[in-house]
Amino acid sequence: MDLKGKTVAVIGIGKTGLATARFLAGQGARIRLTDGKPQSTWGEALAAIEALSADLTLTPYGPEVLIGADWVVPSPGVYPANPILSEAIRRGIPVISELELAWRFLRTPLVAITGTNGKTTVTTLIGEILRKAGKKVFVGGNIGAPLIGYTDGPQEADWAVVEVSSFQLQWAIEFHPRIALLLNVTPDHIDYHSSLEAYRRIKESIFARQGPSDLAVLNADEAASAPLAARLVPRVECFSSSRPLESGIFLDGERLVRIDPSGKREEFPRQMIRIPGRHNIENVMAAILAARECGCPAEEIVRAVEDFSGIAHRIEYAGEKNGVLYYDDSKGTNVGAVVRALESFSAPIILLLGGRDKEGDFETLVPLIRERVRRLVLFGEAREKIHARLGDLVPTTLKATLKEAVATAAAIAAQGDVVLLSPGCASFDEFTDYKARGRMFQEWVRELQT
Ligand code: UMA
Repeated sequence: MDLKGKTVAVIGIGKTGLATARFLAGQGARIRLTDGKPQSTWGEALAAIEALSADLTLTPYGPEVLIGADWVVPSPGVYPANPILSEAIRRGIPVISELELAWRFLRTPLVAITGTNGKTTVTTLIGEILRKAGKKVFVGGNIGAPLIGYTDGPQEADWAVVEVSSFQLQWAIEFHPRIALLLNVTPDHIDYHSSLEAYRRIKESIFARQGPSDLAVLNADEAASAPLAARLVPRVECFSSSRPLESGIFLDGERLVRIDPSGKREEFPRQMIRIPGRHNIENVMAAILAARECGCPAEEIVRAVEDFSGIAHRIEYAGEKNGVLYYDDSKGTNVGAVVRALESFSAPIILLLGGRDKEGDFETLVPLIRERVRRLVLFGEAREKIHARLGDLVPTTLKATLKEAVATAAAIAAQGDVVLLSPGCASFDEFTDYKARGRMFQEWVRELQT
């Protein structure tokens, strides 16, 4: 792909759009850039764009951005049904994701991790293991640093480990990781992809162009994995936390047992895992399969897993007050993540659920709420909708804001309870993102303590 003198339309001036524009400038492409929000709110992004020495035109948010374009690169948050993209398709202008563009220029072997939940944990952990094993690693993608930023540099890593979202896979064409992991698929982003089937198809497309010498890692505990494995070209290795496997890796009491493709068996102690919950055992198993494929020795894997304390806002311990433990799972923005968080505790839970609805199927939570939740505190935009689904299971309180929800939970919690923020919704009704929501939650917990 030669971009010199070509025109590329970039939609969005967030992390992805800026990194893409920077890369395109370096390649000598002409850039047409637009964003749906008013230019007066672009702030530092505008300064960063103006600092680029590039043939760059800012256009209104509409088909003007497509004038003369050879390609269109939408940011991940741009919905597939966006009228600008529909118009590009109508005119026959190829639409590619930033991930696809990066892939075309990538010279480093790639590990790509997708799945509804756990992908940030697995991406981070694989990065940690590879580093412990003495390898140079780039860790990025949906986790924060776009891959295009890495391809823009000297590309000196031994491996690139990237978290890949369904939004980034949406416009991938040739993207083809050496090792690809699909951790799980539960309903999420249905508003974006229109149906669970479409969302699943996009997630599974991570394997679509892999060849026989590549590795696909699947979750053997998901019903969809066996038919998927039967269709795949790459070698498949699975993980299971519920049953022994003939090859791959599985939980066997206090051990994780891995059986490699030649039938050789190795064991890892379960107690090396510090992060709570069965889902994290699955995350560690998936990371082990990838790390072994990258050539990391078992001892380094054990050391890295022992040192791994998890990631921020993912069932993160936030503090204790009067014998009540507070946990921040602000990153739990879909119902599947709430399931995993609830499964991580045996103590009675006061669950804080709410925010901006993503058309999640809250009824999935009914059995776990009956079993583990003592009180529900619903907050934010989605509170009435969730109340209509879950309101009559346990005593339930509705509050407009998360701050009020935290105060309510603190007032009703008794010694031995867990107060869990696992919202099952996006944060955008009150906060800029899930991190801001989690930081505020932790601050309010600290205030309770003083
Ligand atoms: N914009 C438009 N039109 C639209 C949508 C957005 O103009 O239709 C503009 C916005 O006004 C804004 C910019 O695009 O100025 C934002 O683009 P973006 O929402 O794609 O966000 P980025 O800053 O580029 O961040 C993206 C990912 N965001 C999303 O997928 C929504 C980040 O993942 C990712 O870390 C980053 O690229 C680097 O790869 C965040 C996320 O929430 C964490 N991901 C979802 C998830 O994990 O569930 C998929």
